[in-house]
Amino acid sequence: MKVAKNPFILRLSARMAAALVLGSQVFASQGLAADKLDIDKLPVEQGVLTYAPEVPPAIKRKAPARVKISLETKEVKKRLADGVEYTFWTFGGTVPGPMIRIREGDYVDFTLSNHPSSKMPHNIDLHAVTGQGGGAEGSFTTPGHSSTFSFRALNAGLYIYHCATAPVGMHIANGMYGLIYVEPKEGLPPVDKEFYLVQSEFYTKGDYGVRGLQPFDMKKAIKEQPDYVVFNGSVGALAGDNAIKAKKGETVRMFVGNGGPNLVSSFHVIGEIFDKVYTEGGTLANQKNVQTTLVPAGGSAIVEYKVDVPGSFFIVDHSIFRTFNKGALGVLKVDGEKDPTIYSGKTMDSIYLPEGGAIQDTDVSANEPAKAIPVRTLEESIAMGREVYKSNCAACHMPEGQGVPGAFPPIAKSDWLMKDRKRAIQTVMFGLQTPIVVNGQKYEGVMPSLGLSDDDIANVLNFARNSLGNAPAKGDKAITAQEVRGLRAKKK
Ligand code: HEC
Ligand SMILES: [Cu+2]
Repeated sequence: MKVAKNPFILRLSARMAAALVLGSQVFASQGLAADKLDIDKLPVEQGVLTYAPEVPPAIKRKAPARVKISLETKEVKKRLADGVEYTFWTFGGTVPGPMIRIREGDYVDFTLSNHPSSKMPHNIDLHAVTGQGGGAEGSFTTPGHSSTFSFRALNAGLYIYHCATAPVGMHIANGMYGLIYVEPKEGLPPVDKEFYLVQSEFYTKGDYGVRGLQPFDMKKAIKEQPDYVVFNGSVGALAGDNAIKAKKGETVRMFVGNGGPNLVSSFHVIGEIFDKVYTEGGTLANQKNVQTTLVPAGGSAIVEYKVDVPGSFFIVDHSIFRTFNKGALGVLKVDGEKDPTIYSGKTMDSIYLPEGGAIQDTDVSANEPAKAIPVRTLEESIAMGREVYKSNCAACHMPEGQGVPGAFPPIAKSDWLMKDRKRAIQTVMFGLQTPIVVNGQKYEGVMPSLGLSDDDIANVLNFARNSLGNAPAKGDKAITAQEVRGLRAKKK
């Protein structure tokens, strides 16, 4: 932040300078640093904080204020994924911490209180602060104490805040980050919906999905090999019942942060294009029509787009294994009338017969009616089925069958799977795209037909029905390839 040398601006009062330079981003911030603020004359107000995915309301004030903000650090045990708990170190009891929204030029009195039950001292480094440690030095607080420091928001923009107490990496890895938006004096164009989301990683002793209370794993953190990559602090925090919602035709603004501690995010919304991106959280909407925007660790971005058609739009890190295997999946659900002039959906499904070529039918066993059907013991079938599951099903339903909330239903302890064997066979044989309810949760995805042989289908279902927490009822016999073939024939 440079101090303006322009004597013309120096001689003006704060408000006059602001008015004069309005619309010129360069001069707006220079003028700000140049004018001496009479702190005691500022109107005092309490800062509004919100929990993700909620965003504090836009600021209506046209002049700076003295804003009081209080945050509490707290160590809490909470859900990281289904069946997985973690002792998070937090701002405000949540990951991410609350979102703060102030106005460029505001003077902030910031109080950090460390709950008496904490085991660690904490502090806060707000990237919006110009000063030693971004406030870290002024806010170092032992359990059962409070610290106060003040700063002037010289620069507008979207900033990460995080704990910076040693070992810094560990405090961040345990969940200590959030966003502070310093709204430019001229404000932002109005939109219909604003959302707050922060991506981050967790490094646990047990691999992804291993149940129980998982301690932090320093070795994995140093190697930058997280087990979890998530939005808003846990797997599913933005999916299923927690999906964020908009209506067709609305404009959406996402304040996106990346707490890290290590990974850079390739932020993407599947089936949408960002009309505008404020790259790296700066104040210039410098990009239009962007598919994927990078969000650095300890950085941010603001993306805006209009939702033109209804659907479930997946919010992902396009380093895509993080999405389907580590939890980085959110959903924006858009309601409204379909518009086939923008997107038709699938209009036709027909058999494709390449000219002169062989028929490329994935319906393997249907083409080999003469092939003998193997007869297997249940043990043999389950063992083979485990391999079929690993290579054909685990990518969507997850290695332990736990599924992905809001996207892929669980195979583990699935009431849907166990209720009707015929239906289960048909699902694996032909795929499925009707809405279903599994263990009380609704799914409206598309399971493709995978072109498995009758033998593979019988095996994978015997595996699924006899493991992953499932057990067939007494008298519910093993599924045979013969039975599968019978159902296939019937459908024809
Ligand atoms: C590309 C992703 C994908 C793959 C691969 C996949 N499924 Fe599915 N599966 C789904 C989706 C999505 C649904 C829900 C479909 C719906 O809502 O109609 C589903 C539903 C199911 C269901 C019914 C619901 C439940 O959880 O009990 C079963 C059983 C099932 N799949 C088994 C399998 C098996 C076995 C395999 C491997 C041979 C497999 N799936 C491979 C995506 C997939
Ligand atoms: Cu800390």
